[in-house]
Amino acid sequence: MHVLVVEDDENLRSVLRAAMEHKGCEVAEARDGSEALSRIGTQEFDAAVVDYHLPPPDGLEVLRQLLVRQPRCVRVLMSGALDLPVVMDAVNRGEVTRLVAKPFHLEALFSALEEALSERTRLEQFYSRAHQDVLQRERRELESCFNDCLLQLALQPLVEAASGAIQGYEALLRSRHPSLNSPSRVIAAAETHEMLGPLADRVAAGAADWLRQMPPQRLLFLNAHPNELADPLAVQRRFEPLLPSANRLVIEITERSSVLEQTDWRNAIVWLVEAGFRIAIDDLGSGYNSLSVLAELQPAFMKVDMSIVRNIDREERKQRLVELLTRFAQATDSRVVLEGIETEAEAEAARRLGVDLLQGYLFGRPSLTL
Ligand code: G
Ligand code: MN
Repeated sequence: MHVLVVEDDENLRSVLRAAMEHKGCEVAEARDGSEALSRIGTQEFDAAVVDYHLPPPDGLEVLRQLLVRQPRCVRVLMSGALDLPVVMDAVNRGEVTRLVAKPFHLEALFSALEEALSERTRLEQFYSRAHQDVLQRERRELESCFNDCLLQLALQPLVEAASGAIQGYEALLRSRHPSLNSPSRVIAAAETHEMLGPLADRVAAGAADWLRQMPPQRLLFLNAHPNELADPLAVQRRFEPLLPSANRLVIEITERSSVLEQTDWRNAIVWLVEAGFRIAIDDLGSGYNSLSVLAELQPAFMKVDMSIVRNIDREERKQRLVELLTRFAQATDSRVVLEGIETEAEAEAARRLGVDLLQGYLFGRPSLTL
């Protein structure tokens, strides 16, 4: 056990060190507050025994910082005369775990330390069991989503800006599970339980079902989790059954997540594009590396994020930005999609700016029927 002793009285400090070492502890000493803070910055402690009156900063300040930097460390305050209201506040904020009044018998100090340490162990065990329970329940809920067929794909139309004709649909995950009841909850649970692969398989199977029912000339936009792309062989296996419809499928990859920076998605994309699938960059403008992703991904569709679409009819800068994108799209043979269109004014602005496709509640909510 690593113990920090902070005490300006040299005699008491060496008595404490000797007694602690006798009990098998490894002891670090500090003579004043600032030395204590530098020890805290460089070493982890299981417990700290800290004098109240110290050359500054005082013992309470040391314990306050210790709570922030090493919350697991047990914090014992030793003191003779003390400012009771101030110390009570610190106790109530959890900065002081135990108080030992000077002068004290060493045994009193040790029993305070032992009590505090065993209390910490009890708390940690309680927390860890509760956490395990939550994880297990979530796993069962996720399994129920799969086994009881509670996951569905809703379709939201994408229309041609000029004519309003439906060009395709975006497939959006929906869950009928009573508690894992939103796509983001399902995806978060799948991330935690390493089930993103099976989830993506389910989405691909749902897409195949919709493709059979949709009018043959319409496109289907499918969201892929950036993590899925890290395993090109799994992508290949998942999308091979969809190869006959490759020219109708657009795989949306969100720009929102930092995963694109961390994983190597290039091989998966190369395979998808060579197989005839098209790529859309989703939520464009919401992340922090839009331009580099745009340059590297060479998407066939650029789906501009709702935050840029909202009130575009009234905000000059957003119009200029979209205009720029439509020119970029022309130069790179890609299409611009504005998503989240809610008003006729937003749609009209989009048409004027030369956007190709529009999506949003104005044209249709995600629906479980065609
Ligand atoms: O990140 P992505 O673009 O895939 O997210 C699409 C989400 O946006 C879906 O959950 C869908 O329900 C929602 N959505 C679709 N159209 C609109 C809209 O017009 N307004 C708002 N606020 N949300 C929308
Ligand atoms: Mn999308």
